[in-house]
Amino acid sequence: RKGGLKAKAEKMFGLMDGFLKNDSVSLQKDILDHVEFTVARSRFNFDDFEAYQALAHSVRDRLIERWHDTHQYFKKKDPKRIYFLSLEFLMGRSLTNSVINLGIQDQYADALTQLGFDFEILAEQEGDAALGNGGLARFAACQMDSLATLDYPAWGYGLRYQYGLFRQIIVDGFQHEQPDFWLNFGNPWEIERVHVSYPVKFYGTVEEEVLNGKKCKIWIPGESVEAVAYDNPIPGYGTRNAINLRLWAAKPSDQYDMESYTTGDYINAIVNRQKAETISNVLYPDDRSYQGKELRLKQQYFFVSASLQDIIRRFKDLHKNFDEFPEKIALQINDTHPSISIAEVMRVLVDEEHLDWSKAWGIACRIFSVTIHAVQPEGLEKIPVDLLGSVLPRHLEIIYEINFRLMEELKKSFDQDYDRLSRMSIIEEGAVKSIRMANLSLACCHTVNGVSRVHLETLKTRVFKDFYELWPLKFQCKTNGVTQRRWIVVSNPSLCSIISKWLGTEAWIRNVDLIAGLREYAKDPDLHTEWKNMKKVNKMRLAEYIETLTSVKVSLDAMFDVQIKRIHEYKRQLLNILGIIHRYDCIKNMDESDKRRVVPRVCIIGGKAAPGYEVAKKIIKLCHAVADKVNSDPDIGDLLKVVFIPDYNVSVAELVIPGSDLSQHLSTAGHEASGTGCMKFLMNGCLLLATADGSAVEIAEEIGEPNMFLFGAKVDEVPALREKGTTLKGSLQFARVVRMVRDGYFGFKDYFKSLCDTVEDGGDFYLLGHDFASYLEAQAAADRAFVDQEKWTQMSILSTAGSGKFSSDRTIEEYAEQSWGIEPCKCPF
Ligand code: TH1
Repeated sequence: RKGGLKAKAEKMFGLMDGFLKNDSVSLQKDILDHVEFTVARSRFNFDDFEAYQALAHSVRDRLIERWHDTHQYFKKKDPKRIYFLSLEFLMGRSLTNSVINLGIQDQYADALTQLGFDFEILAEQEGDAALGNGGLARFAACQMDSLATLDYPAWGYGLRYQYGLFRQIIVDGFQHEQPDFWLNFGNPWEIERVHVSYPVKFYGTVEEEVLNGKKCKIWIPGESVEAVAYDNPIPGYGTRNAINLRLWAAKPSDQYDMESYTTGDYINAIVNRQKAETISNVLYPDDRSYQGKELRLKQQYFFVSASLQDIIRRFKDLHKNFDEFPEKIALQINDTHPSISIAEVMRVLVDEEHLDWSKAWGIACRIFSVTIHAVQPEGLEKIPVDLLGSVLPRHLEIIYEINFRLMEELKKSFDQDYDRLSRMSIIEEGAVKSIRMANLSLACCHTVNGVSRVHLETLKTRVFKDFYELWPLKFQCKTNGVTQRRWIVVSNPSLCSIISKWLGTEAWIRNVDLIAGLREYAKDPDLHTEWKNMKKVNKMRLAEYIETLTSVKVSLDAMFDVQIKRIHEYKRQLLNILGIIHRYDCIKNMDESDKRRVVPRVCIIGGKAAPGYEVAKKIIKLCHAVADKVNSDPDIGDLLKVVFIPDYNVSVAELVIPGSDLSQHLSTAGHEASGTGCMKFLMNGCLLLATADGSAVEIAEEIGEPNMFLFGAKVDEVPALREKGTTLKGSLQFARVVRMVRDGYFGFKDYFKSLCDTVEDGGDFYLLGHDFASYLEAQAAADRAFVDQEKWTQMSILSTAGSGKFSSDRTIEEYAEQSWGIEPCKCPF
């Protein structure tokens, strides 16, 4: 019967004459059909949001078409695949990105005009998919775009949180968090796959069994939760390939609670079933701090177990022998969050597939590679042994076995060096005995990637020094990148046209190295005119946005100076605010003739603080307190405005970045693993004011140091400076501005006291006091450069021209070649 159906489908497909049509009339018809049958509104009466939904569904149809073809083709060719495991993906909006990557943006714009709608206005209706915290998650999203565009046979796997990253609202200058129930109005970009689901087990006990005369362990789990797949097609640009991001949602399982029904406790049985869903309910809103929470561990294992069942099923469809596993599969773990997958692969191979331990371990070591994003040893994930033993008893045993063998091997090299052995052990002894997830990853993965050169150096010389000495070849640098499709083509269309016009080709959108061709025209007056116009239009958009949100009117002649990223002490937003206070103080004390020489500034800050992070929340409040004072001071006028943009997210970034003149990246040297925001600003021709940290060091190499404003202590100087303890006396100016906050010049004297304490003598861990003078010098240099608009524009062009290296396409090529051993697999239609 099945064969008959297939034949029928083939005949039908022939009749349908291939693909969906993309001419304007067909698109209009499709959109209206979706208004009527998907959104279920009358085609004579629907609003902008409903129009967006219908439009999105018509785009989705086209995505699905390519995505089917791509998977059909992958299946036929059976190439080695890369599976990218990440607990976070920060996708943002999908509409504009999809139509651009599908190459049908003009047709859609035209179709909508005919229907009396504006594409851009409808695009604004879409909410962000914010299933991640910050850099790590957005980087995962950029990597998906590059994997699709470069035709790699790739899958992304993650969690479909019901609540994404919290919404930030500001009340009286204080941050409040509200839930982000992003699925409220449905999500047209996902496809629910009720038939693709797997049971994921937790708790229970481990028992011994004899099988074919051999003793083996079996796990008798105590709880089962169903993982249901939601597929999100990711279209490549300039290719028909569309890959899959498969996110898992937790649903109650039918397997274990039959008993409660038979005992008659029907209502409670239903309520208990519902509890299963909590696993995929909410994204943890902290980056870089681990609390050893049970739910977090369950989230990790839940998505890892479902993904591996899916991957192994796909493998077994075509292959019988696990010897072929490493030839067909590469698994990438994004930070240590999915590293429980190492123990899970061992469990499946040993307990379920009955492979020898050493054979299974050999396979695991050939398939896994990891990227570490953290910098500090304290930032590495640790799971209490008791917790792991209760939630995943068999995995704990497996990790002990891995560790036992690791220790045996280490003894061969390091013999009696017990300190070293205990540092390298996967098990950390101490008040709370814990599993070091990073050490587990290091023991198994064949490559350990750092995200910038400076970062890799830190990993090699500090964080994982012992492992580096043992396995130097495992350690590799894969400097992060961002996708020029989203960060230029989607978010800055005017810049996109200028680049294509001057290069005489759009090829840079797939091959960004070509962008260096702009260097040749860096002094061309015609390009300068176009460039300045582009910037002006983008600034206008940003100014309108600022006025709508904050009622602050800003002058377009001012320098738009921006710092947007998560709020963290090490990112030093406080340094920025103290710098603003200094500027304010200077202007206040100037006479009129001096004032005329001041370069007007709009200082824009945006970012979320983790809900439990008190210092970060105080920084947000201080920002507002300073803004209130400065913006209402008649002595200041347009010379200085301070703006906090609430609820910073991907779509806000798309608006803010193209409209910025200067961007700030102020992390204390050695603390930002890479930083990717700076790359987006660079692509958009915004000048960078930065410390020599993370990727900024490599940016300076690409564009030349004179084209950016570098300042502050260098990575190697930081430890000695800390040792020495800087003093406020080191900088009178610093002492003065801190004093102003302390004395209540901006109000909230008591509230800000503890914030001031963090940068006071001795306590200034992030060296704000030390770097302040050099920061002010860099700011003054930026002012001088801005006065000479020709020079500024030239620096701006050179920034964009030098941004080629920071495309995630380059990063992905490096991963493909050096870590994964995969080849492109391009769908031929
Ligand atoms: C960030 C790093 O801080 C940043 O420097 C880097 O550019 C980015 O990752 C991408 O590589 C990190 N984000 C997280 C998030 C969590 C835990 C650790 C890090 S490090 C949850």
